[in-house]
Amino acid sequence: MLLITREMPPEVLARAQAEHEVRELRLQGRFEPRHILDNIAGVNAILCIPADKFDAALINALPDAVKVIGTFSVGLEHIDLDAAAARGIKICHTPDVLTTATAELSLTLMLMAARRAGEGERILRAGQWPGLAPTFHLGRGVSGKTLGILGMGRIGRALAQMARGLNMQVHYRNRTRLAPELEQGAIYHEDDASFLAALDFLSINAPGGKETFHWLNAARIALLKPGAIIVNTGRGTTIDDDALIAALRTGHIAAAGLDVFANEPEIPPGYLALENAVLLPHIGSATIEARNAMGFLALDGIKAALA
Ligand code: 8YV
Repeated sequence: MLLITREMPPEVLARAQAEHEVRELRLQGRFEPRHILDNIAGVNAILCIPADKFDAALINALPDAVKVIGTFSVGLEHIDLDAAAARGIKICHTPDVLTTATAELSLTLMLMAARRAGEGERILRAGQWPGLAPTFHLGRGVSGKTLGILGMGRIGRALAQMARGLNMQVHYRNRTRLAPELEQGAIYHEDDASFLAALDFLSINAPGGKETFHWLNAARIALLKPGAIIVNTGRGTTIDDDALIAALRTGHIAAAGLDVFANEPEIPPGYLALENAVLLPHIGSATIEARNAMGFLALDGIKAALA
């Protein structure tokens, strides 16, 4: 039996039901281990999402019958991979198929933040638009500017390609330098200081986890040019929110566009009070195309693991 923690796109659910006996939990909001453990009888495969934390304690409490955990995500931070390996539980995830959707959302956030789009819409909807004027609601241009990408994996590279269409110069930080055919002219930096000092825009496209925890802290924010814009579609844990909120308040960071937060669905209240913060509810992969493809890929992985 396949235990599915959240509501799936209809076509994904239909395929899951054609291939497995399915137990749907349709959980909403905060995840608790008991959601799994109370419903685990007869289950040999689980389909979860990043909000469902499979830490070592939960993995160790799973019955032996559980052979695979598929996650409806490219990110794997919510699963203790070592604990799963020790139990012989296979893990599968959904890379590639959400690359374009997530890169598109990084670009959306860059444009929204630079052109103050959310703030403009709020003014209009509140009936507070004074009318057209040459000085009204000036933002910053994106074309021709310098974009720094933290994490030049599949999504970072797809964003770089889109940014080249806007005539942006792309710089990047990554664990390792890419081969020239993947770099496509993007400029690699070996250190954070030279990287950050070069940028008009910083896009975080790196995975979460310990390696990137609070990477964007007060010290690194200080290395960015005054007026820089930051967007994040990776993981909220990569940003020290107190430091970013402080920099958005002073204007050292002109604007930020955030789709991910450390403690979702909670949003640090400091952001909510800031007009120069564009805040989206973790919709990086939320296109019909990507979400169907993610579901199908996860089901492929689960089927292969059970075979
Ligand atoms: C989730 C994500 O998959 O893929 C990831 O790592 O963060 C998201 O796109 C999505 O929220 C649905 O589970």
